[in-house]
Amino acid sequence: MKVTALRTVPLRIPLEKPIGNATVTIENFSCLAIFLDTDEGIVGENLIFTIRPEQLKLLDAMVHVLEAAVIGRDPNETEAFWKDAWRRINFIGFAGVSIMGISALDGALWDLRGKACGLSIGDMLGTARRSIKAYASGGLWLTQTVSELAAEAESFALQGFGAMKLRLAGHVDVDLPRIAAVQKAIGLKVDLMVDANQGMETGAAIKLGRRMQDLGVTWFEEPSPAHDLEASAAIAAALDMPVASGENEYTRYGFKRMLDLRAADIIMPDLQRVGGVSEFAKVNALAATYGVPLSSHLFPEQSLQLLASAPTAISLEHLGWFAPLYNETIELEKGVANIPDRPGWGFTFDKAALKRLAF
Ligand code: SMN
Ligand code: MG
Repeated sequence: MKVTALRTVPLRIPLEKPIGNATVTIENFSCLAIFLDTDEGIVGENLIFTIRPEQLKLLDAMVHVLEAAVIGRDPNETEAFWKDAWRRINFIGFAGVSIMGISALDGALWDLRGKACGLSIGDMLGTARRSIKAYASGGLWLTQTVSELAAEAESFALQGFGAMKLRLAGHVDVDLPRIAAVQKAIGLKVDLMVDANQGMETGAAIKLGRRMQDLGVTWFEEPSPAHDLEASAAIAAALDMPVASGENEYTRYGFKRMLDLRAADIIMPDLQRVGGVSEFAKVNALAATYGVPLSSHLFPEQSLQLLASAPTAISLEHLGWFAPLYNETIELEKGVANIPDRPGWGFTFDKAALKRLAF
C-alpha cells in the first residue's frame, strides 16, 4: 500500500460559553482534519487543533510542508517517515509547529496501518489494558463561580466519574475556597486534581501545594512556566503531593530532560505536541524506564490507544470537545473508559459533522 494524496479540512468547533484557565480564555477550537489517501482506497485520518483561530493556517501549512515525507510512502514505514520528517524540520526547529505537523501525519499513517490489518493502534503497539480510569476535565473552569463549580462537580460525580480536575487562579485566597467547595460537593472518595496552567512562582506554588496536600488534593498540575523545568523540579522536591506536567513538552528528548530533572512525578504527553503515536510510544517506554506514572493530555478519543499499551498509564483526561467530529463515542462505565479494539484509532470522522463545522 502507498500513500497517494494528502487532504486537510479546516474546522471550527464553537463553544457555548468561553472557558478559561490561568493563562488563556478559549472561545472556540480551530481544528484541522487530516486525510491520507492510498492506492488501496483505505483512508488514514487524524486531527490537530489550536485555540487561536489565526494559527490554523500555520498548522495547515506545516502539514503540507511535510507532504513529501508521506506521499508514495508505505504506511508501515512510520519510523522511516519520522526520520525523514525530523531531517526536514532541522532548519526551522525541533519543537512547536514542526512537531505538530509531524504528529498530524504520523497519526494518520498509524490509522492507515491499523485499518489495513484490522487492528487497533493499541493492539499494534501491544496491549496492557482494555480500559482506563477517566477523569472529568471538561469543566471546573476559572471562569465559573464557586456555586457553579460545586454544581458541576456534583454532576460529574453523579455521572460516575471517580476523579475530576479544577483550574486554579494561582492565589491561595481564591483557590482554597474553590477547592473546599468542590470537595464538599463530591466528598473525599472522588479524586480532585488541580491545574495551575503554569501560572505560579516557585515560592507561592510550594505554599499553596502544602495547603492542598493537607486537603488531600490528588495532583498539582503545571504549577510553574513550562520552560522552567528547574522550577517545577524545586516544587516537586518540596511537596509530598505529586506534581503533574508535560502537556507542553515536545518529543522523547523533552520528556527525558523532564524526567532526568525530576521536574514531574506524573507525566502527561499530548499527542500533537509529543510527536504523534510513534513518539508517544517512546515516551511510554521512558515513563516505564523511570518508573513514572503517565496520564494523557486532551485528544481523549485518540489517546486511549496510547494508554492501552503504556506500562505506567493511570488515567485518561476526558472531555467532550471533539466528540461532535466522530461517528463513535467514548464508552464510559462508572468513570472507566473502554478502550476500543476497532481498527486504527477506532474513531472515524462524521462526514456530515465535518461539512457543518468546515470554515
Ligand atoms: C488545558 C489545556 C489546553 C486547553 C485548555 C485546558 C489544561 C488541561 O491545561 O490540562 O486540560
Ligand atoms: Mg493542564
